[in-house]
Order: sequence, then structure tokens, then C-alpha cells
Amino acid sequence: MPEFPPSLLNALRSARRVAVLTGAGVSAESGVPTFREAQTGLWARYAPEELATPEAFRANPQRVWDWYAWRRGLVAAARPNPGHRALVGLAKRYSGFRLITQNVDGLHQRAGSRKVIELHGNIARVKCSEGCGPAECHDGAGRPPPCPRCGAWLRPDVVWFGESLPPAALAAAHQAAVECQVFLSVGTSALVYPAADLPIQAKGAGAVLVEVNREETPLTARADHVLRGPAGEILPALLERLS
Ligand code: BJW
Ligand code: ZN
Repeated sequence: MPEFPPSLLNALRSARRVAVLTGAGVSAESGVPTFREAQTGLWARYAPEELATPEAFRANPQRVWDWYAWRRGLVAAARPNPGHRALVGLAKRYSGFRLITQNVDGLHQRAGSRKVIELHGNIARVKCSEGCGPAECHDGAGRPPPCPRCGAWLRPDVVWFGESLPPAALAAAHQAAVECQVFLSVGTSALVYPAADLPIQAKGAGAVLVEVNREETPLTARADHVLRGPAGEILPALLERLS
């Protein structure tokens, strides 16, 4: 069982409003690959930055569609892990609990988290690449299907580099960050903006900033507490110490 500093436990025991930002690291123990760690498998040669852009989709819709089909399969086969479940337990402790995720895998919701703020969309949904809006797609394999309204390609309903985040989700995340008393940044490299700004805003507004990560990130130096290790072990242990 990891040791937790008494000042952290006190902050979490006395808080009413807690916000958590998660990244790919929280799903790593479910077998979903992260973005910036060693990539394995079919797509090892491609950097996510080369696939997760509107330009990449325009240049080669099939290649991007296949990458997402492969990832959709990984996510469908994955199960929530103890880290996801501990966040469900943590939510029950606080009247003001907000879970903000950069993940598109839906594993928080499958674990039982409600009202998850999804900053980067969801891989299970598709939308028109020309802006008609959401669409249905019953078979993600094969060729990218056409939009039923305008005939353009359908694309995953996720946020690519250079695209705006869903305004309502971003506004809710900002509000959660500046209102919380404790902010936990879990399993994210804290490199991608504007998500990476949320912990900084929280700290600027007076929150105790906690990082849970296997490795150092640009946020580490600014965190009040750094819990080094896998989220699937740290979060359940933290929840148990609070109970
Ligand atoms: C564990 C673990 C375990 C592993 N336990 N931990 C300001 C400054 C600089 C640049 C910008 C800026 N503002 C905007 C930008 C540009 C850009 C950006 O941030 N670039 C930087 C990379 C430099 N941002 C954007 O373009 C954003 N849009 C935007 O700002 O719009 C306004 C605008 C428009 C036009 C011009 C300018 C501004 C959009 C960003 C969209 C990101 N999209 C992706 C893909 C989503 C769809 C998909 O899934 O395919 O989102 S990229 C990818 O990165 C994905 C992730 O959500 C995101 C973050 O990654 P994450 O989750 O942190 O994963 P990793 O792999 O990086 O890290 C995993 C971590 O887990 C590691 O630290 C491990 O150690 C740890 N770990 N196992 C605990 N078991
Ligand atoms: Zn359309």
C-alpha cells in the first residue's frame, strides 16, 4: 500500500469540491495504448500527431479511418480497471465532484462514472467531416461511409490537433478547475493544450494540485503532491485511506 502525506489526506478529507483530469495513462492498465509512450502493433510507424489531424484525414481518409477502427476494437475489448472504479468511489465522497477526461474510450462511463466531461470527444461516435453534425454508423470496418445528408466522408467524433474543443465541455472543465479545492491530474503527459492548462488554472485559483503518474511531466514541478506509480494502484489505495 503506497504511503500518502498527511497534508494530502487532510486536504482530501476536508474538501467538498474535487476535480480530476484524466489522460490515456488511466486506461493503460485496461490495455488501451497511450499516445506518447512506445507504440506497438500495426501502426507503430505512425505518430499520432500524423493521424489525429484534419489534414491527415483529408489526405488519406481510409488510413485514418482504419487507425480508428483498430482502436475502436481495442476499446471494445477493454474493461474498466481499478483506477476507473476508484474514481467512481471518489465521486461518492464529494457533493462537488467533476471528472474531466481527455480520453475518447468511454471507460469511465462503463465503470459507472456519470456526467463525465469529455474534452476530446468519443471514439464510438461519428460525425460528418463537412460539419452536418452527428451521424449513425453501424459498421466501423471497411471504407469510411458517406454522410447521409451531404455525401462527404463520415469521421470519428473526436478532437484533432488544430480543432476547437467542444465549447460546453471546455467551459464546464474551466469552471470545475477554478472552483475545486483539490485538483488531481491522472495519467496525462500534460503536453496537449488547452487540457494541460486546467491544472495550472486550478492551482492559480487556490486548489491543492496532485499529480498521479508513472513518470515525470511538465506539471510535476508545479504539483503540491506527486504520487508516482500506476493509477490502477494509487487511486484505489488513496480511496481506501480516505474511507
Ligand atoms: C500512466 C500509466 C499508468 C502511463 N498510471 N500514469 C498552447 C501551447 C502549445 C500548443 C498549443 C497551445 N494551444 C493549442 C495548441 C496546439 C495543440 C497542442 O496542444 N499541441 C501540443 C502537443 C504542443 N492543441 C490543439 O490543437 C487543440 N485544439 C485547440 O487548441 O484548438 C484551438 C486552436 C485551434 C487552431 C489553432 C490553435 C488553437 C486540440 C488538441 C486535440 C488533441 N487530440 C488528441 C487525439 C484525440 C482523438 C484520438 O484519441 O485519436 O487527444 S491527441 C492525444 O493527446 C489525445 C489525448 O487526449 C491527448 C493527451 O494525451 P494524454 O492523455 O496525456 O496521453 P499521453 O500518451 O501523452 O500520456 C500518457 C501519460 O500517462 C504519460 O505521462 C505516462 O507516464 C502516463 N502513464 N501509464 C499512471 N498506469
Ligand atoms: Zn454531411
